[in-house]
Amino acid sequence: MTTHRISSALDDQARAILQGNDRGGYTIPTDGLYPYQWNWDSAFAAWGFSTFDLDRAWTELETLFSAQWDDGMVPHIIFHKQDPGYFPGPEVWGTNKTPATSGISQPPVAATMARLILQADPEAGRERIAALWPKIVAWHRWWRDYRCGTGVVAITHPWESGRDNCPDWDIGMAGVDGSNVGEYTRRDTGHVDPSMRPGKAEYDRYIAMVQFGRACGWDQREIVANGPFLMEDPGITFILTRANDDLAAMGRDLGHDVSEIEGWAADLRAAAPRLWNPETRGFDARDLKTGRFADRIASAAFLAYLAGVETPELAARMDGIWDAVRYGFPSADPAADSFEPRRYWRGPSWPVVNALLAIGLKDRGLDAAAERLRRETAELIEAHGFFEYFDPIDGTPCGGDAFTWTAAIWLTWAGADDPAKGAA
Ligand code: 9WN
Repeated sequence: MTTHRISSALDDQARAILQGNDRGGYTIPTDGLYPYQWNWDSAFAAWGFSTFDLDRAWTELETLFSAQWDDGMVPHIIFHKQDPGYFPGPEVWGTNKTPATSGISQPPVAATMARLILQADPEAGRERIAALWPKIVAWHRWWRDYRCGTGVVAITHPWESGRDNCPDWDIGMAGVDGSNVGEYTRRDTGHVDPSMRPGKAEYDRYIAMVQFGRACGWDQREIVANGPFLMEDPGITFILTRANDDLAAMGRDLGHDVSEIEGWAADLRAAAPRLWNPETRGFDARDLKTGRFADRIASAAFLAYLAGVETPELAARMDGIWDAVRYGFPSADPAADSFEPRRYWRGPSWPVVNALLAIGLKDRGLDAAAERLRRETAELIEAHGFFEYFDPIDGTPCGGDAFTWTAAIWLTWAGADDPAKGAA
């Protein structure tokens, strides 16, 4: 009974967060820190909305794809309305798009989220997905054409991975010269504790990469060929593999020929072993400037379950990493020197990644592991609220509060699957 009462109040709060962060057709991740529409945040927001407002859920995805570039790319930020609270803003990116956008993309979870939303009411969603489907196909084709040169997905900026300062990228970041970017004022550290954010040396390099993109007019081939940063990302590789499956399934139902998309998924699966690092006994990021593995293991390696390319050795690694912390899956290896339990993607537990991991675990029949992840994530939210991320050892809430995707995954997964709720 108690759990039911707590959960119901949290459901109300979660819905209020989604509605409070709604800026009219799109949802900001959190007020102040992130005042624009972010790509993968929006896809999760749509999933959250689908639990109480299906029409609004589809609208979120439609608004996201309204900013799609002609080449198919769906940008990582859409600057619908100018807001001085975030740096780097539209004037720094200089992409000359309407609406203004950034010049990189973000993890392509939209197809997977669209399919979950569609399942809530296939009839009501049929027209909406029919219109969106070709746009998602064009985006996936963009990944294939511009980012899959070695067979798996490479990113041109750590922000593209969605896991900004994860130790995965240290090796590639070391090769980026951030010494000539000039003066700028960060805004993020005015909103949250700077010890929970990336440092200045990292920011200088992030900005150097943006300046390179701008200088070449966001020519994606030039950025891949000669840009300062290019690394293979296990996270996006696995997310895209799974998203291709979901896109193909929806396309089949719509009566489309999906053989091309099935081919993309098969090719990604065939190339996945390329990311296996025998030294770390896990899927690893690789710096394409040097050909070297990062020699790290991060939460993204376990998204292999989402793509169905996990190995028995990976399963053994999972228990060791997870058991080293208390609350959810850590974003980086707790045994590594680089581990920082409260610094963004260098260790904290991210509810939204826990939700994605759990989808994969459940699909692979690992119900007990999926339920453990749900329970540990729910405990964090029940104790502290809807924060951006949490210290995985003591549960300290970190980053932004009233966070959209944390609220969304509460409604769809962390709070929704609670057996006590149904029983009450
Ligand atoms: C840069 C909005 C985004 C998330 C990313 C997260 C963070 C931005 C930032 O916030 O990145 O894109 O300024 O730190 O790393 O995953 O989409 O929530």
